[in-house]
Amino acid sequence: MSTPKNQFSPRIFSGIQPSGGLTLGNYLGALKRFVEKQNEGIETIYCLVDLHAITVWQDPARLRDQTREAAAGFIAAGIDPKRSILFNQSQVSAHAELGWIFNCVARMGWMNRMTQWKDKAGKDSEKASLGLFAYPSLMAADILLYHATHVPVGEDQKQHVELCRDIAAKFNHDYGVDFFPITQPVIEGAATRVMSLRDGTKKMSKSDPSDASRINLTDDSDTIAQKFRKAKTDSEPLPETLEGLKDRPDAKNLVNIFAALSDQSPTEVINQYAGQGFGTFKPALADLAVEKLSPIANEMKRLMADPAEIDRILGDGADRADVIAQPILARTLEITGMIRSRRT
Ligand code: AQP
Repeated sequence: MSTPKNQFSPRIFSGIQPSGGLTLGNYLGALKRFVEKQNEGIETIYCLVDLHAITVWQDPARLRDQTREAAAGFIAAGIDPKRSILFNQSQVSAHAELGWIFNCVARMGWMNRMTQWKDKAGKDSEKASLGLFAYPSLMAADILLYHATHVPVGEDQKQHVELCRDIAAKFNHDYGVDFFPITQPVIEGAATRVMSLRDGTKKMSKSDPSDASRINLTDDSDTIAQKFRKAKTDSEPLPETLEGLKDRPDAKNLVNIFAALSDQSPTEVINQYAGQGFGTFKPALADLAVEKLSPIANEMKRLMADPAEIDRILGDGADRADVIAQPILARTLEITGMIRSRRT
């Protein structure tokens, strides 16, 4: 991990939207690495970004369930709420407040260039919410509210972290300060972009209408095995080298998933399975996925049986997050010229 130019102590922030159940994409691209960072002993702050989730319609009762389920997923995957701060975004109101300040720093043109905005708003952008358009500005607030120096994310979020850097730099420049760090994205591992099991050119996503396109962290062993058995592939055996996967997105995706789950490089997986067909490779992948994921699903089930305890953990995390966030928000407001004269 390289250190940003400004001298800020290393601190990691990242988040996941509780806009559906967590997927294997969220796990390999983000969550698994959140756990590694925590275990490296760096200060880690992880957030269930419920304010982001409502940029598209969410049923209120389901949003609450999904937020608790995502919290259970984090803990089951290895996030220790004593060592990391784990909370849901809306419990720390400073996120929305700093988000507003950044709405006034970010430029419309920057937002217009975001590929996620174009993908999610589609052709009917007139009907998309204003929140969806401003999403990257709130994401910048999430990160900078803690002066986070590093953000582990999947490949799809790289552009948003770059925009966060632009917002920090413009704020620092406009107000003549060196207040916000220029945060580094951390995009590592064999599965920074896990693709749909039904279409290797499309990202695996929690909101994909096809459940067969993704592995959910709550899927049981039979479902995981069946989804990998039915995953789209071609009829060729696996090639001798990685280069041979270049125009085979479905096969490449399964090799990358195998590599990430077994903590190997894709080359090591290819060396092991070169020349073998999917009749051999898919069952091996299914076994590996069940071995790695079913303990997480079982632990999630156990944790979700006690929603009050999950809410307690999120509340405790929010209290601890707020202690870091409030002075940074207060200083930001001072820098921007807001009068701060309340006694409480
Ligand atoms: N398919 C993926 N491969 C690798 N990383 C992924 N991430 C998401 N999907 C993949 C990473 O997970 C983190 C949290 O993402 P998010 O849920 O906040 O937003 P998203 O990227 O929009 O995820 P989804 O699943 O596609 O959600 P919906 O369907 O609601 O839009 C990020 O670090 C992301 O890179």
